[in-house]
Amino acid sequence: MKAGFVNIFGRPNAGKSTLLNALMGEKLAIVSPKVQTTRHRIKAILTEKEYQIIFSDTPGIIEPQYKLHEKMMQAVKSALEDADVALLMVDINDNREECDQIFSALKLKVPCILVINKIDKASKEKIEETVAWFKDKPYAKNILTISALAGVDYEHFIKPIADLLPEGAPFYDTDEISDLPTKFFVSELIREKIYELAQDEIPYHTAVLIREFKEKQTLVKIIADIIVHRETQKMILIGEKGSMVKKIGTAARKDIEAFLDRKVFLELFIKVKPKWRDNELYLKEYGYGA
Ligand code: GDP
Ligand code: K
Ligand code: MG
Repeated sequence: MKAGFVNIFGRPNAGKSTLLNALMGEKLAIVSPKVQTTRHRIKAILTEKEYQIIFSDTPGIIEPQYKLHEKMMQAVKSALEDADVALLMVDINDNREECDQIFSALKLKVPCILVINKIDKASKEKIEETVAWFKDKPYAKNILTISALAGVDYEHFIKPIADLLPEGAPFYDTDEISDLPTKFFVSELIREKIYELAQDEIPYHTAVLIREFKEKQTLVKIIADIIVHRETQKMILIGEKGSMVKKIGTAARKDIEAFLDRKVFLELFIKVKPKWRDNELYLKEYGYGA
């Protein structure tokens, strides 16, 4: 069988997390129209008879501005090191020159596939022209055009990737879908709702910590802290008479119930930890790197 690691790289909002979810048919990676939603490397394991592909979603490639950013770029770096195949993803309507600069700078030595995404938002001419523009780049020997949002299929997407992988034994049990614990996905689903519902800078100042995760007979009881920088942010996230945190909780609970396939009781607390994004101890506590 073919087995190996396929890591997805690209600028923020190229659609990397959307692709991972489309491949898995399950929401493993949170998605939002805001940049820098993904902070971790998230592995998703796709096992079939003929192949086991371990896809990694990574944070978008950016210049670090604070310690959390540095941790995010370390996640990118680790994914560069163990890839058997790299998927270099561009949004068809993004700036090509900037994508080209980033991909060239990665200096990848493994087989690469340029993945041109969001073709549902481009004309046939634009698609052809984009393919032609990238064709001679050294990292674009293989080019696939997709709409991650519409979904990808075996013949056009997975097979060309699997063909580039080495023969070998599977790395993970066939029933595993990720190397990350359930608690991680639960905290991410809460974080996604904050990206969806809170304005401006607040999502970027937020971390989520699962304090309690108890499986009871009929439901799962989850208590989580939402961490922010400032008292004013806390007030906004609580909202008038608690309306905001209630909205976040209701939306998150629905997704968590779908993910766990269980009834969920979810309780959220908002806490202030000044400058947590630049504090090694807090970063570690909230799950951002060693
Ligand atoms: P990431 O930052 O690269 O992980 O990008 P996301 O997966 O979070 O997606 C960023 C935004 O692009 C989200 O609003 C997605 O819904 C949207 N998006 C992703 N793929 C597609 C696509 O194929 N077509 C369209 N129209 N939108 C997409
Ligand atoms: K995003
Ligand atoms: Mg992402």
